[in-house]
Amino acid sequence: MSFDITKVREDFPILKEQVHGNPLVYLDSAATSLKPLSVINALNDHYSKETANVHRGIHFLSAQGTQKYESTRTAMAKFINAKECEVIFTKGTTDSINLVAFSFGEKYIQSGDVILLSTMEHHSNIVPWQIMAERKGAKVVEVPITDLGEIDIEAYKKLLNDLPVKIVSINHISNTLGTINPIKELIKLAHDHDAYFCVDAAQSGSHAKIDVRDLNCDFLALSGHKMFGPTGTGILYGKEELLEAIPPYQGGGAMIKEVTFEKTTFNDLPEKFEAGTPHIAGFIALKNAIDYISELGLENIAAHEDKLLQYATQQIKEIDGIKIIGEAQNKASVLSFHVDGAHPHDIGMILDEQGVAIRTGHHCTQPLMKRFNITASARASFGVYNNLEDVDKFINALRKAKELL
Ligand code: 7TS
Repeated sequence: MSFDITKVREDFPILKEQVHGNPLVYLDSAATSLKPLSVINALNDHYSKETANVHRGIHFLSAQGTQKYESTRTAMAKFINAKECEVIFTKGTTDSINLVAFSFGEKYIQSGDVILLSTMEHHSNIVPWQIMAERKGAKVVEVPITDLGEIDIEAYKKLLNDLPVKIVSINHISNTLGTINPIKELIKLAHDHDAYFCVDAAQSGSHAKIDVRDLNCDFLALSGHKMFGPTGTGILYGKEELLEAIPPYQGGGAMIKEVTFEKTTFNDLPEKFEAGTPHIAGFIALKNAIDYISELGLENIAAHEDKLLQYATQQIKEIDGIKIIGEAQNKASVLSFHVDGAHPHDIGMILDEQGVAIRTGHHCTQPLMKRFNITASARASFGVYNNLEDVDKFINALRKAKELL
């Protein structure tokens, strides 16, 4: 279908809102995406007309809720090219990675093993592994990155060669640098060295095609709220045989077959990993988010966002005293920068007064900040609903902030 930005913007009611008397310019999509009306309506419909728990009632609303909830699993499986039993519903990428670190770690990580992570990981792809490593006497080792913000492939190969690596966990797209990592190549290299691979795809859902069969990853984590879905929804993909082999992450209702005080047997996949009442409305509405992405077309979304990134990068380079953090060849629509002599928080506040929402801080990537000798950066991240006018407003606000500081 042809891509009409004016029509796309109409799908997001929040864009009609004002912030400090100015129209909202939302440039924080890497933190969470805005939600289209279809997703908001699905949430509203569930609570106003269809409330029920899933997988446990034979009454009409429960059966209907279960059918809708499961149809999101079917859609998600198709979206990432997985089997339905390989799609586990979680709270988000953080929850998904914790599941892998603790369940996979419990079964497979042993004393002396190495867990490889890159310098550009989000804290949620570092800390769970550190906790597990500590418990098992394993070691977390860092894969370095280049000054442009790309994985140092030669160093990665050497680490795989030299160390007893059990699992590698690296992001597909960096939330701070925007780097799109050559994830398929990284996975192949890990497998060549008998290491497993977990992909942190938190930033990928609404920006890049994910095909888990083609990637051949062992695990992949996604956040629903960064792909137009509700907060509190996430996905863990795992290869069926691996999910079968690892122990449950949490115990409770829905994840069991039979409970006695002597012995409990666990449910089949995916329920084995879905203890308790999930975010039912959220997962039902996530189907609308997947449908929305499919209707727009991921290629159209990526092309539009790339146009915004190129334009913003060109504009920001014309301002003196600004350093872009992250200049990889292959980049998603994230623009991190540092302004000489100004703290990113002050920049963020002055932009906010003009209705421009950017993120400032370490972006939960402190090791990466250290790599670039900074403690914080300012970050504009673009979504499909942004237009060139948003970029102009951002650049004008930034020029004004520079004059004031
Ligand atoms: N991994 C990456 C690469 C991320 O960007 C994020 C969130 C996470 C993991 C955690 O995802 P969650 O859905 O469980 O929170 N990134 C950001 C960000 O850049 N600003 O706010 C959250």
